Amino acid sequence: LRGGDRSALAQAVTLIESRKPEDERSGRELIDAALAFSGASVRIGITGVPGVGKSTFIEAFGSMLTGLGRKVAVLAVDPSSSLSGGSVLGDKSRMGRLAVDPNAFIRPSPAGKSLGGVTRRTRESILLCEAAGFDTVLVETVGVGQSELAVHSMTDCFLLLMLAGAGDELQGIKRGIVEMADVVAITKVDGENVNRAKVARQQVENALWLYPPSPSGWRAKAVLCSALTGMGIEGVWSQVSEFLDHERQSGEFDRRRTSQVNAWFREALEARVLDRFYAEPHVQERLAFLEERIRIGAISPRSAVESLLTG
Ligand SMILES: Nc1nc2c(ncn2[C@@H]2O[C@H](COP(=O)(O)OP(=O)(O)OP(=O)(O)O)[C@@H](O)[C@H]2O)c(=O)[nH]1
Ligand SMILES: [Mg+2]
Repeated sequence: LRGGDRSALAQAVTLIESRKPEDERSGRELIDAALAFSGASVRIGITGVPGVGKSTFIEAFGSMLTGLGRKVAVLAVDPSSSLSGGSVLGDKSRMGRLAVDPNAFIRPSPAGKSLGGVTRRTRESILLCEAAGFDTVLVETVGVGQSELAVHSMTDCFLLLMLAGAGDELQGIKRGIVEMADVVAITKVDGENVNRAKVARQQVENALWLYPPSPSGWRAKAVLCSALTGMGIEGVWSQVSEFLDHERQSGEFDRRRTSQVNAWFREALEARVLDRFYAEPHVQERLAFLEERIRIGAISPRSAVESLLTG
């Protein structure tokens, strides 16, 4: 893994994604061993409504970055992929160039029943990619509305993709997501959309001004690009780099990482405590009984909780 061998990296990710009990310990030990060699990459979250062009953008952006000599890993958080069993990012067709690039590593979202499980595995995959020498990690959000917060909680820069031709409101993107954006890229600025792009940028920037600046005093700007023609793709990188420099200088970069790793710890702790609690035989027995009592109106949910916890 430390030699940067991509098949070793793929195997390592498979190990930490495994849900076999016998892999749990070695997966954990691997992460502990990788920890000392992790942290040196820039972690960029990429979000936007379905169909906005995330995968195509990552293909262009990632290829541009490997052209600059960087090593690029592409991961995804797709909490819905447990339904289909696979992941949308499986469409490596959208990333044909990157998929065969020796300086790139593409991994679809881990499948998982809960967003928490998917999030944990992606966070660990980031560490493994870094230990394997990848200096740029792109994490795509897939699915609608759930994964953005998770991806924001594991990246240094949150990049929101928007469309040039989609009219004047914020294209159905939730307020909270626009607020989280560190950089906004208006994509598909080609063909017919070129004329609309300047207006779109103005509208997006006006909307961004409604939000307070970030704790470090950064204000997200909108840049124009097209993954199809390559126009502006380097400009997006300049904007991301400018943001990261600003964050490093203000100390916010380290603060964000620290709060992320703390949040990870708390989430992992809470997940384990819950698992343990539900695994208790007396809890399993009493749960069905109490649910039935609640159903017939014999006991309130609040009293049922009290009854379960005290006895
Ligand atoms: N004209 C133009 N079309 C684009 C551009 N980028 C992507 N597209 C097209 O937009 C469609 C969606 O692109 P994807 O990259 O799959 O979008 P996505 O956001 O990853 O989609 P989901 O993963 O399904 O959410 C495809 O038909 C692309 O060919 C662009 O810069 N210009
Ligand atoms: Mg996609």
